[in-house]
Parts: sequence; C-alpha cells; structure tokens
Amino acid sequence: MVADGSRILITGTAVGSRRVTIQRAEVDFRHELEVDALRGLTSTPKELSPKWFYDQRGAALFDAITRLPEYYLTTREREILVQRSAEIAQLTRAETLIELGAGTSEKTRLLLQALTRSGSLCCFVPFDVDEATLQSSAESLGDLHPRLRIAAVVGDFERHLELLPRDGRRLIAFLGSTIGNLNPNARAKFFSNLAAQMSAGDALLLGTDLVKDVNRLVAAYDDSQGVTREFNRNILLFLNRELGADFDPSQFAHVARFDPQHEWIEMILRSLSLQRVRVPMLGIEVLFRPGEEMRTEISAKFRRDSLEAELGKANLQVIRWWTDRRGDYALSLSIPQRLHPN
Ligand code: AVJ
Repeated sequence: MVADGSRILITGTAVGSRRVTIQRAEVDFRHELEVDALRGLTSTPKELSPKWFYDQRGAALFDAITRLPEYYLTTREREILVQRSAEIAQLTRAETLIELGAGTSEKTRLLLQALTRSGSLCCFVPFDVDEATLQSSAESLGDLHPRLRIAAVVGDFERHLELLPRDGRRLIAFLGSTIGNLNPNARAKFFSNLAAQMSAGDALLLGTDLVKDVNRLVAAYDDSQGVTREFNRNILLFLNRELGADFDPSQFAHVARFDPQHEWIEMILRSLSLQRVRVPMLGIEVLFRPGEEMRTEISAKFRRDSLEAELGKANLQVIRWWTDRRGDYALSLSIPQRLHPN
C-alpha cells in the first residue's frame, strides 16, 4: 500500500529483452478522472488538472509545442545539458539514473551517454504515468544501450515515489520544468517526499524555467500558430471521449497570462457564450456564463534564491546552478543535506 491507499502491482513485465522490465502502480485511471473532473467542473471557479492534457493527441501536440520558435524551454534545457552532462556525470558518478516524468526521454539520452562514458551507470529507471510512452522509450533506449538495465516504473510522481529502486548511487532527473505544474504547497510536499527517499550520495537534477520578460513568457504559451490553443482545447475533446461530454471546443477561447504575484503562467479556457454542457458519465450538466474562465494549468517560473530556499526547507542543498547563455532556464543539482554534521 502507498500513502493514498492505492495498491501497487509488484510483478514487472519483461519487454523485448530481459534487460527491460516495467513495474506499475495500480492506479484506477477512470475513478481518478471522474473524481477530479467532478470536483473541478462543480467548483468555483471551475478548474481542470493539466494531467489530462496528455492523451495521444495531447502528447503529439505537446511535442509540436517543444519545437515552436516561441517555446524556448526545450532548446534552453538541451543547451545546458549539452554543456554540462559530462560534469554532471563526474560530480554524481551515478549508478542509477532515475527520470521522473520521463516522457520520451529525449534529453535523457545526453545524460545516459555521459554517465555511460564515465563508466558508473548500470541502471536506468524511467518513471511516468503513461505506460505506452514508457514502453516505446524503454525499448529504443534498450537498443542504444544494450548493457544497460532498464527498469521502467508506471506511476504518479506526486504519489508513488515509494516505487523507486533504493540501491546504488542515484541521480534523480526531473526535467522540462514539469515541477512548474505544481502549486507551492504541492511543490513543498513533493520536495520533502523526494528528499525522504534520498540517501547520501544521491542527487537531484531539476529543470526550472526562470522569471523573465512577460511578453516572452506569454508568447511561449500563446504561440502564433495556435498549437498551444489546440493543446489547451484538447482537454475538452478528452472529456467528450472519456466522459461522454458534449463540449464544443470552438466555444472556448485560449487564454495565457502571467500572474505577477504568484509568478506563474495560467492557461485558461474562456467560455465565449452562455452554454450548458452535459457530462453524462458524471451525471451532471455544467453551466458556463459568457466570459467565464476555467483554469487548466499553472506553469510556475522560478528565481534562484526562492528555489534554493524551497529546496532547503526540504533539506536539499543546491550544489550547482547552471543556466543557458541567455539566462532563460536553469538546471540545478541538489544533494541531501547532512542533518547532523560530524
Ligand atoms: C510540460 C508542464 C513543462 O508548463 O511549459 C506547454 C506544459 N503547457 N505549453 C509547461 C505546457 C503549455 C509544460 N510542462
């Protein structure tokens, strides 16, 4: 049993070769969606969780976002990894690379390469909610690194960190500024859960987008080709398919704006008319006033001082801070703080 009472299926599945295994937390996807959507659609203001963005179409749209000229995050993070992977390998001498929210693990290849070259690496643990994504990335990485043991874990990084393997010196990578989706409260919980899992010798490599010119921030979430708009509205198509809802996505405008107080981007769907939406599988009808806003995502932007303070509260000490040339994005390397020196 894990903290929330959901069970964990211990049996792994061998995929392709015997070097690749998959272990999964037993999560009731349908139940979770129903609880989450019911709460979000009946609260004031209405709200949906960004975790429902990533069905097959949503994942493809996100992939397209990472290649947009306005969406600088991915290229900046890659720039830092290209420059620093060897140094990260040298500093951590990690035996196990764990990647949280692994996705397609594209940038992980740089880390794997560096850790393989420095000779310390034996295992790669991609951790993600989406099993299909994990399967394909585990298989292609298995082909690239035939001697590497790949032990994929299907789970939610806010709830199933207990599933991470404990043995060896571990580098836990959490890239892409995915941490930005959590509000400060959830972030604090996540950092302290993670720190509680870490031992001396382990390290956390964290990717964070930084506070910058508001126009550049907003443009990254409201691109000129409208890909992000489609990505945002895709959540409505997802609810139509999964819950039998009858959202008309064209009746919702895509809004992205920076909240200077919280220093986060909010993505919102704004109703363009008075509409009544049926959600049969929740047994509800939802009324949207003209102009009514429903938040679908926050994407927090960070500053070095406050992030170091947040990590410090979780007993994680930042030992390296790297940014790209423009200072748009940061990778930080943290280690568990010794609680009792000497
Ligand atoms: C995957 C959460 C890092 O917040 O930048 C991209 C998601 N949303 N465009 C981000 C996203 C709209 C992305 N993260």
